[in-house]
Amino acid sequence: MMSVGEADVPLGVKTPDVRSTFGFILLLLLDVSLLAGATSSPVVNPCCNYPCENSGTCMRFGADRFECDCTRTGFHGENCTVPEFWTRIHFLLKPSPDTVHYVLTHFHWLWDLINNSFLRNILMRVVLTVRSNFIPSPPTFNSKYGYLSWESYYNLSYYTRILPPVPEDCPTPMGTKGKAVLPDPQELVKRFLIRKKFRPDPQGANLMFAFFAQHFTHQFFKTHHRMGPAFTRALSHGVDAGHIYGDNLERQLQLRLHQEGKLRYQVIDGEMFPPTTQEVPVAMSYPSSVPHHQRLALGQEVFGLLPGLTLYSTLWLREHNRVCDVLKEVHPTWGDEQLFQTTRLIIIGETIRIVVEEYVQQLSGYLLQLKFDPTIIFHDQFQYSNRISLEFNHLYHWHPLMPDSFLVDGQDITYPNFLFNTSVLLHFGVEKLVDSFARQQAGQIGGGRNVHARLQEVVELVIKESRALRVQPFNEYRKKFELKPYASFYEFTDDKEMARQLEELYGDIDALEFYPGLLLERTRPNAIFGESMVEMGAPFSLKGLLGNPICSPVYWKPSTFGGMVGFDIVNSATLERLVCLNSRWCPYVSFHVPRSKEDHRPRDPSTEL
Ligand code: ACD
Repeated sequence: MMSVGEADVPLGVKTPDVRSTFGFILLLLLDVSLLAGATSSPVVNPCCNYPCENSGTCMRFGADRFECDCTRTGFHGENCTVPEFWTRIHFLLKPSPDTVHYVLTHFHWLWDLINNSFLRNILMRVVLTVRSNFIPSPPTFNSKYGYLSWESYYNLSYYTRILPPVPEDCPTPMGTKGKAVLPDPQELVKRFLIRKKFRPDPQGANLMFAFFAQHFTHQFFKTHHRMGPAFTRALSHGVDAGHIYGDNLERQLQLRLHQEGKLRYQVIDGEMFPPTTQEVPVAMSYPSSVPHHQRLALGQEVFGLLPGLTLYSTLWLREHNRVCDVLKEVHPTWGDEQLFQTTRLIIIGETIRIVVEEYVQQLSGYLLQLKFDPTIIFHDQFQYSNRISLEFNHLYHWHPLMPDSFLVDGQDITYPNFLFNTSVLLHFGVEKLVDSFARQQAGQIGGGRNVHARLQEVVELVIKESRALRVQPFNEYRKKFELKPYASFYEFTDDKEMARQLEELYGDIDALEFYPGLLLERTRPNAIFGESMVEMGAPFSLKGLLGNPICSPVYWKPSTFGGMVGFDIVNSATLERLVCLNSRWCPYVSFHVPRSKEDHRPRDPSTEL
């Protein structure tokens, strides 16, 4: 060991020319302190270890001490690990998520009985309340505040966070586990996420499902790229149909006809389509190569990107204007404003019903028939509010759904010919597009290696953003949603070579990142994704859907929707009605590819609803 006098002088510290007594003592003190710094290990923020289990809150005291606040977690002890009596009973009786999923997806005879009895409502109530209880309400953290603060509660411009960011002063990017440097995002994506061969979703989701997912979620996932990835433009934080009406009043007013509550449109060959940006000059993202007369003006700025999105925008535009006519008929005294506002609530209601009863139904693969009936939870404690979280946004990057190319009316359309090509919709029309998209399989989301190479950069961006915003490790989220953390990469995936490579890159399963964890986890047998996507996604979804004000006891009544006529529209909404009440003939329409002989039969213009 170096003696004090021999210590190297670090850069920036000037050696005194004359070693006066004072200077000598100063030097001595300086050298000793430098030496001390060089040999003792720096103090690590104890919260970097995530020492508080079971949703306990880690609070740092001084430099190296922490306390866990276990209030109302059902646990106590230094690390919130000692269960209280009722918690013990709860965990003793609680079946594993895999068991519940197995039962929900098997035993047709049992579900035939349950679906036709009062048990359907009881189980639906359990699903809604158990799932929603995972979501803190009111919301807690955001990407700036890892502790409760008025600012993070009040500032709606942020996505909220379910878990606080990894503290800034931790020894590794994921806390204390793993390597000092995370794997290169490009390498991660190329090695584990990019598709070699298209793998269809074994549950049979089709492109109507894939485009619906993208269209629907882009009303509440609208990252404010100018402000940064922590921020959103969608300030209602839920299902507000902002993708149809715009996310601000100015855009809404531009998109409206200001007559009979309707939205502006253009008529082509006797059919209603969204207007062009020449007619309605709202800001849209189109490359300069798209001719002005083909730039459609839509609620959401980016929906010109894919014909599947313009298709849904067209369907909802027609539905909005159709509902206005229905309301006008029974309310001849109503003006434009009331017709518009009431129709918007009906559109929100229709959306939520289609999402719960068809979209989530398809995604879950459950034999329990899901039901949208807000009254089911009227006697339970439930907060009618929602805040979109960054984790939900990242979780929902379901790019593997996209196919290798798009088969429309017998033509194989490649990505370059599909992207930003609004003429696809105008050329084929709503009916043929729906029929084609409903017959084409979407990709399996989980299991890895199923993202089309064109989407590589988008996937890389999720990983980069999550690092910039210090998203906690996958295993911490597993714990938060009451799942057992994985003990190794070999437990996490059945693909041994992938496990070996992930271990080499991350060094520790506790350092595996959130998004790669969700996409690479082993899928459940014959399922679209793995356990974590369902167990984490379902709480965000159901809380967001049922937390909508229209589902509250105050709003959920006929008069909110213009009387029984509007309430009936909400209560009878289906994907098929959305399409077939707004098209010339009724194509094959569903969120899954044809299953029966009848479904396989080609539809033609004479098909009636
Ligand atoms: C359950 C129901 C089944 C859930 C199955 C999968 C859930 C996985 C991901 C999210 C699914 C759907 C998202 C739908 C709607 C989002 C609404 C957000 C509103 C703000 O087992 O509980």
